[in-house]
Amino acid sequence: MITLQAWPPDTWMSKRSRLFGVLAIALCACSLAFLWNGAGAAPWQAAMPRLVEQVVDANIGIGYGVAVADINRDGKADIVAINATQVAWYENPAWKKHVVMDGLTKKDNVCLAVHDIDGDGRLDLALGAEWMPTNTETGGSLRWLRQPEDAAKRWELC
Ligand SMILES: [Ca+2]
Ligand SMILES: [Ca+2]
Repeated sequence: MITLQAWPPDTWMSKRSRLFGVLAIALCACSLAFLWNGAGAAPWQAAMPRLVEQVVDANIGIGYGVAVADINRDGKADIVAINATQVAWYENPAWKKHVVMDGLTKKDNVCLAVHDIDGDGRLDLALGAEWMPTNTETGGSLRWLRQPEDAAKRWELC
């Protein structure tokens, strides 16, 4: 004769396991409720900056690289971005676009870094270009752009 048993068998041990499971879930729920502080935000969220999406340039094309730096030395962080042919910076807070280089490098501009390369106190840009994803043996260029006295004017490609 074959008898079928429920699984897991309804023994003292399985009742104890279920009790531990229920207690573990209740403990987790109480912990979350405690951490959530009842104000709708967890304590760790209060320390996090609140970010709001803002479109700076909807027509940049493919933006290969971006950096944040105070280009015009007014104490406000500006945005520097490159696409295939241009280098531009966006002046904080209105994000006015200043194209400082256009078409002087072979396609594509692909990476940048901001630094005062010549030590004159004005930030310059190191620019990687001639990006060819199918050729990793030759090609590619690394140039730098010298920031002029007026950061909104064209920068010298060195
Ligand atoms: Ca600035
Ligand atoms: Ca400089």
